[in-house]
Amino acid sequence: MIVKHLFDVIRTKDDIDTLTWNSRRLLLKKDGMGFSMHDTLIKAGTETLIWYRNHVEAVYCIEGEGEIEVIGGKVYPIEAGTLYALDGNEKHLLRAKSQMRMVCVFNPPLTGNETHDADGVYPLVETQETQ
Ligand code: 9YT
Repeated sequence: MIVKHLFDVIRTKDDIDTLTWNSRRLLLKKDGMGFSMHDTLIKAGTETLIWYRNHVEAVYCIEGEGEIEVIGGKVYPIEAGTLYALDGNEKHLLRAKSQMRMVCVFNPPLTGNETHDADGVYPLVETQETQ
């Protein structure tokens, strides 16, 4: 059985901070659950282009407001209580109006270093808008 707290992850190697998001990786492949689970902050005023080519991801917003635009498709508002599930490897733009806190689940699980070696996770462009 695995029991941990967010505070056990913050400021460790499983706490990945980028210009537009900060992913606190609570469960990873090494934990053997068959999925990974992250507590992720999407920074206020940012837009991130993301394409997970080899993973499905479910994202549940628990704080904040923003939107997701599927490239070539619709724009959906996001608020606390909104879930979106990328079951078709959709390339998308994620925009945070205010800081959004998201619970993210990936299958197959992330190993933890994808942000650096692009092994299956493709945040193709990251930009920070002025606030
Ligand atoms: C919601 C989302 O896709 N954010 C990008 C970071 C990613 N979910 C992660 O590694 O936690």
